[in-house]
Amino acid sequence: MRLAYGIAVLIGAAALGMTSHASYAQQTVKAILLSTSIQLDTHNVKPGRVTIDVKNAADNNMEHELVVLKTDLADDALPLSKGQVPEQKLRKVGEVEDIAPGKSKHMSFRLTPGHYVLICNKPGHYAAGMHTALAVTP
Ligand SMILES: [Cu+2]
Repeated sequence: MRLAYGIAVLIGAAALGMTSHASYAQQTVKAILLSTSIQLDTHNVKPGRVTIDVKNAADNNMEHELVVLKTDLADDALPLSKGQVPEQKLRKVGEVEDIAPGKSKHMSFRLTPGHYVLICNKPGHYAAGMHTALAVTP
């Protein structure tokens, strides 16, 4: 028990250390959801805490979402099953869910170096073109 507690404290301290370090490099990516694309103001960020500001500016009066996947696949080459990308088969970092038409939402993610794909996974929306890539490089 004592040993487990000690390890937990060490892990906790390491996590805190990462948090404070990452806060120095806080970054924001602006994402605009359109009915046939997702537009970002940058496709490159540094590792650490990244806030994604998502605006649903699509002209089809539908709810959209932004799912963040970590994958080496190109953003237009994800698997599809019945009109949706099987998120459980990919490494899902998180998602900004259910953004009403004309509305914005934001969420922060802790991103490690790698290639990410951002998609809207409402049925049919990925195939309609709602996807883009984001690179996280030190
Ligand atoms: Cu959508």
